Amino acid sequence: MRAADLVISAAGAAGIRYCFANPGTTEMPLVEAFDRVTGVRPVLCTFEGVATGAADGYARMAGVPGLTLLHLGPGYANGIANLHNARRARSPIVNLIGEHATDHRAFDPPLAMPIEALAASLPGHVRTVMAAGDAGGAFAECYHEATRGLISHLVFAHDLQALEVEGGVPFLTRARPEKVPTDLVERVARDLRGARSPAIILGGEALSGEGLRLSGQVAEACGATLFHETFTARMERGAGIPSPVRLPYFPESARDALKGHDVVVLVGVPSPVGFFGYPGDSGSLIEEGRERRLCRPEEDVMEVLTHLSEALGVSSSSPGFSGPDYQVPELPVGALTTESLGQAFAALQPEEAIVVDEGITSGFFYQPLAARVAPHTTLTITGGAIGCGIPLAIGAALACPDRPVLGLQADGSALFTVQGLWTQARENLNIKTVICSNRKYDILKLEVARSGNTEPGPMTQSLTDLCRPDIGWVDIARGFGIPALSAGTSEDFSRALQAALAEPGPFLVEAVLG
Ligand SMILES: Cc1ncc(C[n+]2csc(CCOP(=O)(O)OP(=O)(O)O)c2C)c(N)n1
Ligand SMILES: [Mg+2]
Repeated sequence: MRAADLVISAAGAAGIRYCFANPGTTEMPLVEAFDRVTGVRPVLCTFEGVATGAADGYARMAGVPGLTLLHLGPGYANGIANLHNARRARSPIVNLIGEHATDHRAFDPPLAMPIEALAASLPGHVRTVMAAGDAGGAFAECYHEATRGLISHLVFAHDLQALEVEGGVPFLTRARPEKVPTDLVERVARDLRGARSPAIILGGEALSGEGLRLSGQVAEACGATLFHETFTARMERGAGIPSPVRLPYFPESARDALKGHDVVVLVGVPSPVGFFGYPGDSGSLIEEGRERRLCRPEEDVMEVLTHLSEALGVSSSSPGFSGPDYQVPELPVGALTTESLGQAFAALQPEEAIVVDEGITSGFFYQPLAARVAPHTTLTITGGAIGCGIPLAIGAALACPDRPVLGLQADGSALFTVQGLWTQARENLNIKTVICSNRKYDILKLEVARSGNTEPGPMTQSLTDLCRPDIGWVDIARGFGIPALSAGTSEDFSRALQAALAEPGPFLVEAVLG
């Protein structure tokens, strides 16, 4: 078979069902491979940031790597911001990147860029296919590296893709998480037991259903307060599920939340740092001498939690945290504000929903309410590169076709990858996008105020407003083939979201915030 066919067959053998793609001439044999082999279906994304964000959403929900097909350096470069978010989420991703034909590169053709140098800017793995016969092994290597939670890149020249190769699909192996020494777990268990007011910060796998159950038992056994990292790749939430406190976004608030705890244990998270540095303010959030790094995200979080619970004398019948009670908020009335929007969204979200929260400032009120509604999964913006929400929803909906996907989507962030709505329509995905239309970059206005600037000048205002003209969200959605409604009051919003949820396919609701 052709080398390109072998690579796509290998992806299928790895359990990867979709490839988020925007191809060009140098990827034509790979494009044709989707017709020649079965198992992997290409999904056209009309901007590479949509493809990479969708691959991230797919990886977070499917448990197999997200796969992209990108055109040379420029196509890959367009996708980097959402690959950065995927890296921070520790999502396994394999990027197939076409390269010019081997003997053509010397001419420095217009689209040539140093792909490997670009790819090296993301800590991950880069492998260039040097001979067609190496293609299968190169894919297996990229797949293995991706399963370590890395972004891997397979750079594959046009001419090599089309060559016939011998042999079948390569042997594929998944990486195993690194082990944590038992004596470290025991030492941390002793510290937790001896602490006056211990805290545990959870991330990664610790926020899965089983991770939270074990963490709840551990917390109950040693009296610890549970926190979770501010921006989670994936977290199970809802009534009955232990609900850790979200580590606040602003560093002074995070420091305040942690300062009463004499021992702070990290499970599946790196040491927390402020999102930004401010003059005279240290980036570190935990007071010196209090941090205990039990387990990094790439280590075996579930094994560590099991050991830790054993070391603390938890038995399988120990009660543990039962999580908050079921309490669905009342449907709000009156003006539509971020508060009433969060209330209505939490009240109406269906059971087993996947909520993609790129609400930025409009998500603040929703998050605590969602801890008490029906069980669901939340995905957030892990790397702070805005424009991940619409694409993440695409990947999540394809990974979990039986679950409704809801986007709590800030307007400014939505504009980065708005053409993803077209892919949602084309694939007829069960995604309801709520645009939090405050017509501004509200978080940046907040930052201006925090810096002490109480009277921002017209230039500062023009760089933080999204009005003049207002954006016509209903027209945009309809233009991409998605039905849409606009709502300006709480009652209108609830009605619009109910109408959206009654439809099987994609829908957009513009929440016009006062
Ligand atoms: C790729 C990228 N570009 C720019 C920024 C800087 N930035 C952070 S938040 C923001 C605006 C957010 O506005 P919106 O999405 O409307 O949310 P709101 O603040 O209004 O809630 C910008 C431009 C960023 N984080 N990432
Ligand atoms: Mg906004």
